[in-house]
Amino acid sequence: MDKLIITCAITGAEVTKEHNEAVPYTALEMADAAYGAYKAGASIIHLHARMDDGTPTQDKERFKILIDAIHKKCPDVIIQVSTGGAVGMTRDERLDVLKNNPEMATLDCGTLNFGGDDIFVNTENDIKYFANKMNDLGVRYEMECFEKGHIDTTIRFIKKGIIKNHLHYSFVLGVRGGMTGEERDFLFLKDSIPENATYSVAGIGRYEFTLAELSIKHGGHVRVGLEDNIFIEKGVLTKSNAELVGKVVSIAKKYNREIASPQEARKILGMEKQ
Ligand code: KMH
Ligand code: ZN
Repeated sequence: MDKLIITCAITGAEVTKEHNEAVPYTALEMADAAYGAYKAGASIIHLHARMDDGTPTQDKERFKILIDAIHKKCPDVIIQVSTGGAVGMTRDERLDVLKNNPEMATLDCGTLNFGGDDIFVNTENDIKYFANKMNDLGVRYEMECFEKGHIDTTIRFIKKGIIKNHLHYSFVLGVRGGMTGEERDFLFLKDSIPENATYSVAGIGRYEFTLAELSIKHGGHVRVGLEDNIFIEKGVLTKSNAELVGKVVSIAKKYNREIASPQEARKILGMEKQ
């Protein structure tokens, strides 16, 4: 099995300090959170930008400040910027971050309900538009799939040559409106992607560590972080992103799965540092 790539989704767009005080907003908080996660074993930081008051933004200038602050503390870590942003943002607003020429970004592969009245919109034309932009700029993308239909869309797009970099999936399971994160869901998705693809699993809320363990056992990769889950165990708020990463590292030890450094992660994902 490949070494384990741990991605840490340090902040997201929905969770706030009211949910957990450790959610980072400022550049200093983001850099500290990323550094802690990196020291604990994360090789990829999945990054959303927020203003100092926590408001989500895709503004390229704000992203640049955050990326620079993180790279100052951990220069070799892979920063995967979100092109999902927050519910309600326009296509071009979400893509503003690409002007920073990031090493990696997300490509969201379908629309879904996102709790309450929210809909996270990713039409077929949106996905094409995002993929074409990233292909043109040479940005590596991770395909975020919240249910099986999203994987089917990627397979059609691969056949058409629209999706064409190393095939790396992220199964984001447990969103209210997407697929749940039971073992059968994980096995179904894992068996539905192309043979040459790699995958990572992000379990939302209570699914975070059960899915991490399943993915570790089956040779997949793992994403954890405050964007996805604010608890270290049932009813106990986590102190930090680093603590969540540390828990994954201890699960990996149980299965003798070594942890990938950022450079090793680049190799596994067929990326070269630009
Ligand atoms: N905040 C969600 C609406 C991504 O990062 O690409 C979208 C999201 C996906 O988090
Ligand atoms: Zn995200």
